[in-house]
Amino acid sequence: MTTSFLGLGSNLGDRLANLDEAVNLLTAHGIRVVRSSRVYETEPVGPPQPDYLNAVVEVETAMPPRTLLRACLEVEHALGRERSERWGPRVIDIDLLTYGDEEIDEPGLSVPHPRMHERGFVLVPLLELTADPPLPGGRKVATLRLGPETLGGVRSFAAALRPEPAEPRRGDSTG
Ligand code: GSY
Repeated sequence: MTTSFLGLGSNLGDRLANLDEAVNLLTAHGIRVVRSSRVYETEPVGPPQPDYLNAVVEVETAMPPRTLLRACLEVEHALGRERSERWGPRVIDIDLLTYGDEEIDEPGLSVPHPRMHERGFVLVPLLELTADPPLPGGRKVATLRLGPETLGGVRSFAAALRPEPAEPRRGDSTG
């Protein structure tokens, strides 16, 4: 099993419901959502657009990284995400931030996510879940410049997301 952190974001429609539904759909894909950060309301990075709700979830999976990435894209698609403007508004965004301690840099798959250490909307929720996350280039949190230019515009909005329990699978103990 590999522990991975996923960044969730939404700035269209019922933003909190979109994050909740993303967690439920990840679970339905067989991805164990272990914990979630609180939900933060965050100023948009990119062109002018509505504020986002962001959270980070810790997941555990036996899926290889590309399969996990595909599952994230399928959940985005199921929630009605349309890939249009690159930095534009979206119903849901699911970023594969880390995959264990692995460093992967391949077309379409870069972990740790190459910009995660520059984004308050990722770092603030992520640091609730782990003090020492894998960061791109082997960086350490202690070396980051975490001033208002990075962390400003990130406000606590709601309690942690709560995954619905997964359906028991064949062979699982019924207690
Ligand atoms: O990269 C994820 C989508 N996104 C976000 C986001 O999730 N939060 C904030 N605050 N700004 C963003 N800009 C983009 S693109």
